[in-house]
Amino acid sequence: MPTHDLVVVANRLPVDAHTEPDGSVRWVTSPGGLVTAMESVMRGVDSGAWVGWAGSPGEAPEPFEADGMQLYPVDLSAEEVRAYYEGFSNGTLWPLYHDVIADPVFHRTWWDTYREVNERFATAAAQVASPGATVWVHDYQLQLVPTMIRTQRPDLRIGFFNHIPFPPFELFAQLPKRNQVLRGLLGADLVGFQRERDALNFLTCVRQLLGHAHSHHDITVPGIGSEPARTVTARAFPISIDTQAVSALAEDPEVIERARELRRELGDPKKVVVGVDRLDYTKGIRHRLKAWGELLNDGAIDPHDAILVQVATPSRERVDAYRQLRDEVELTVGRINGDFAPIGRPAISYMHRSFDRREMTALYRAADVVLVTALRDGMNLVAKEYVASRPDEQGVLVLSEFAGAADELRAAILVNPHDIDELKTAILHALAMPEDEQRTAMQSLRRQVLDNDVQGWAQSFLGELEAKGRPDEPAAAP
Ligand code: GDG
Repeated sequence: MPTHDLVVVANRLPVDAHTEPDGSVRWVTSPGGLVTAMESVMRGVDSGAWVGWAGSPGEAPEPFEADGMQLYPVDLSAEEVRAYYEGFSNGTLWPLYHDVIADPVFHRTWWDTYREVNERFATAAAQVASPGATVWVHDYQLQLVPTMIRTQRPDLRIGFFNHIPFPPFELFAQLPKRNQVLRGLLGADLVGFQRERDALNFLTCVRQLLGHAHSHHDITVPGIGSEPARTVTARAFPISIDTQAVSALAEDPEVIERARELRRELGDPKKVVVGVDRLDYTKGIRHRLKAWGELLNDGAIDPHDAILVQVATPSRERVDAYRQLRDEVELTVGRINGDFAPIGRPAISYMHRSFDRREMTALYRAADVVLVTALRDGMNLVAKEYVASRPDEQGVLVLSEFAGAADELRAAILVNPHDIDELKTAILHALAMPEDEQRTAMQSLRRQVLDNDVQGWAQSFLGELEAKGRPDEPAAAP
C-alpha cells in the first residue's frame, strides 16, 4: 500500500462520476471550494491523497489518480447512506448545528452507523498515511475520525476543520452522544472553525461537558493512564474562495458578453436581483421570497422594472425537511408570479437546477444586487464569489449577519433576515444605491476577498498544524 505525507479525509471525494453514453464512467473534478483549495495545496506536496465516498452506494471503485492526487474511495451501503449521511449527519447534526431552524431528528441506530462509518474512514486514512504524515479531516460527518485515527496511528499530525457553525452550549447539550462527539474531535491537534464564536462555543462545550480546562484557544486534554496530557488548539480559520480564478473568469470577454445577454433574456429590467443557494432551509430563501412578495404587493417594486432571479441548487432530496422546503418555495414562487408577473415575464425567475461556473459568474456580473439571507451559515461562499466577480466595482451585497462572511464583509448591507421589514428596507436601499456609493463599498469588500483567498486559508491552517510539532517531538516554541 503506497503512503502519503498529506491525507485529506472528507465525506465526498473531489470528483464526480459521469456515465458516458457507452456506459463507461469518467471522473470529473467537482467544482466546490474545498476541492479548489486543496488542489492548490496538494500541488505543493509530493504525495497527497484524498479519502472519501465516491457518491453512489455499493462497492467502492479501486483507488485511482486524478489531478496528481491519489484518491481512495470509501464504500457506503445504501443503508449506511440512509443512516450515516441522510440520518445522523443531515437529519440530526445539520439542523442542531444550525440553530435548530428545523427540528433535529435522532435515532439510536443512526448513531451506531455514524460510528461505524467514521471508523471506516479513519482506517482508510490510517492505512495510507506515511510515518509522521499530516491528516486533515473535514466537516461534521466525520467528527469521530480524529480520535479514531489517533488510536490507530499515534505518530500522525491530525487537523480537523468544521465547515458549518458550532452551536452554543445550550443547543449542543441537546445532542445525544454529545461527549463522544467532543472526544472524537479532541483527537485532533488543531480544530478549525469558520468564526471565532464557533471556536468559543466549542471551548465552552469542552469545559462544561468534559471538564477540560483551556487557556485562550489551547485545551489541555489529560492523557489516559500513563500518557502525558496533550494540547489541542481550537480557533477560527475563515474559509474563502479561489479569488484569482473567479476574478479571471469575471474578466473573460465571453463571460461579460454572457452577462449582457442574460439581462436581455430577462427582458432588460432596470434592476436584476439575484439569490444563489443550495435549496436548504438554512439559507433563508422563504424569508427572501416573503420580503420580495411584500415589496411587490406594497407597490414599492414595479415588476416591469425589477426581477428576482433565484437559483436553488437541488440538495439532499431524500431528507423530508428538504422535500417540504422545496414544496413551500415553489408554491410561494408560483403564487407571487401568479399575483404580480406581467404577461411574458416572471416577477421571480426560479431555477431548481445547477449551472456551470461560467454561467454563475455571468449571473453575478449581471446582478445589481445579490441577496444572501441565511438564517445560519458557516461562511457562505456565494457572498465572496459575488464580490470577486465584480472587478467593475459595481453591485450591492445584502448579507445576513448570521452568515460567517458577515465577520469579514463589513461593507455589505448587513441584515437580520428574521426581520422582514428590515430586509425589505435593505433591498430598497440596495436598489437605490448610487454608483459612487456602490463603488466605495465594493472596493472595501474586494480588498477583503482579494487579500484572503482559499489558498491562504489552507496554508494558514496547515502552517499552524505544522508549528504544533509532531506528536513524538517536543512542542515547538510559541
Ligand atoms: C458549506 C457551509 C461554507 C451553488 N449552486 C451552484 C454552484 N454553487 C456553489 C456556490 C458556492 C457553493 O456552491 C456553495 O457554498 P456555500 O458556502 O454558499 O454553502 P454550502 O454548500 O452550504 O457550504 C458554508 C462552505 O461549506 C465552505 O466551508 O461557506 O457555510 O454550509 O461555491 O457558487 N456552483 C455551480 N453551479 C450551481 O448551480 N457551479
